[in-house]
Amino acid sequence: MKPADSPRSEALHMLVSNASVSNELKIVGEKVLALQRITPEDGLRLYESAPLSFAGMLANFVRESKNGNHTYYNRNFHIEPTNVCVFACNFCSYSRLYKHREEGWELNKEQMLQKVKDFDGKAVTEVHIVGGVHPKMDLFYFADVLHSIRNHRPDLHIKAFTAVELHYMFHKAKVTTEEGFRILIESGLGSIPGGGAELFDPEIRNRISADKCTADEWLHIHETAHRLGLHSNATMLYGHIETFSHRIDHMERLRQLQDQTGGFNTFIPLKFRNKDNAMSDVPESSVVEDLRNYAIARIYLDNFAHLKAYWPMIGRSTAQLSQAFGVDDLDGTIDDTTKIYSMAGAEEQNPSLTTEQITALITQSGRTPVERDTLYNVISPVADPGIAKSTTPSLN
Ligand code: V47
Ligand code: SF4
Repeated sequence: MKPADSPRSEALHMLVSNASVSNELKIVGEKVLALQRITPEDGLRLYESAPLSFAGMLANFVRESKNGNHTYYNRNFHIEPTNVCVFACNFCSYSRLYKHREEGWELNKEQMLQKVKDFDGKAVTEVHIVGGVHPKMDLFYFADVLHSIRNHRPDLHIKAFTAVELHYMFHKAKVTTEEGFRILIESGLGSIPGGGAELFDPEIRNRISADKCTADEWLHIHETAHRLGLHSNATMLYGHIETFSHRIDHMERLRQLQDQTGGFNTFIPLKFRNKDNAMSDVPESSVVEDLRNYAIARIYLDNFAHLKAYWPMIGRSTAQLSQAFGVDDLDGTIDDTTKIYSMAGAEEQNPSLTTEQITALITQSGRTPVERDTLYNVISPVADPGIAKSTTPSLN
C-alpha cells in the first residue's frame, strides 16, 4: 500500500478533521488514513456513532488502497446437493429435517454431474457446492462426487462445503480434520467457501443455530485448510439479534486467524433475511445499516484483501452502492443455481447475471470490472497492468 502522504491523502485528512463527528472518531479516522490497525474499541465506536458518510469515506480509502478502482467478479454456478439437514438453524428458510425429506431434494451423483455437464462449452471457472448436512451423504460419497467432476472438467475450480458440512462429515467418518481434507483434496477440492460462520459469540450462536459446530470448531476447520494449502472465505450473518460488540468480536477472531495463516481470500457479510423461517418476527436491517456494516468491516479487517457483496442476497442495487463503501467483489454470474436466499425472501428470486450484466453493474458504479478466478488470479485483461497478476499468495 502507498503511504498516506499524497495530495489526495492530505485532502482526506482535511475531510476527517473538518467532519461533524466527535474527536474520538476523528482519532479513529486518522488511524485509518495512516493505515494503522484499529482496535476493537475503535471498531465499536465506528458502529455506535460513525455517520454513514464518515465510515464510507474511510472504507473507500482502504478499498482503493488495496484494490484501486477494480471490482472483481467470476463466472460461476452452484450445486446444492440437498436441502435435507440434520440441523435446524432458526434463521434457515431452506432446510428440511430428514423426517420431512419428501418436501426437499436429494441429488445423486449422476444428477450433480449433469449439472456440471450443463455448463460444457461455457466459460465458467468455478463450481460452488454447498447444501444441507444430510445424514446419509458422507465423506466418501462426496469424495466420489468431486472425483467425477474433476475427471469430467479438470479446469473447473471446485469450491465446496462449509465448515459445518465438513465438521459433520469428518466426525461421522471418524477421521481427523487433516485426514478428511486430504481425502477431499485428493478428489479435487480446490478451496472452501465461507458459510456456516454465522455469529461466533456462544450465546447468540446458541440462540440462532444451537446444534451445529461451535465457533472454535469452525475456526479450526479453516485453520487446518489453510495449513494444508487451501484458501477459504469467511462470512458473518448479521442484522438479527446480535449487538455491534458481537460483530466486532466475530471479526476480531477472523482477523487473528488471518494474522496467523493469511489463508482467507475474502470476507462476506451476509444480511439476515427473514422470510419463512423461525426468526421471521426479527426485522431485517436497513440499507443504511448494510452499507455501514460493509464499511466498518472493510476498515476493521485490514488483513483481508477483499470484501464481497453477494448480490443474490443483498440485491443488485445495494451491491452497486456497496462499491462506494469498501466492497471490491460482487461474486459471480450464478446462472440461477442457488435457492438459499430466494427461499429466505431476497429480491433476486432467480439469481442469474450474464457477464455483460454483471460488468454493467460495476461500470455503472464507476468501477472497472475485472474477471477473476476463485483465487483472484485475473482472467480478463484490464487497463491497469499493475493489477493483472495473481493477488493471492500460495500457502504451501
Ligand atoms: O452458512 C442461510 C447463510 C450461508 C440465511 O464463500 C442466510 O464465496 C441470511 O456462505 N439469511 C451459506 N443468510 C452461503 C454462503 C456463501 C454465499 C456466497 C458466497 C460464499 C463464498 C458463501 O447462508 C449459510 C448462512 O450463513 N444463510 N439462511 C438467511 N435466512
Ligand atoms: Fe442446515 Fe445450513 Fe440451514 Fe443450518 S443453515 S439448517 S446447517 S442448511
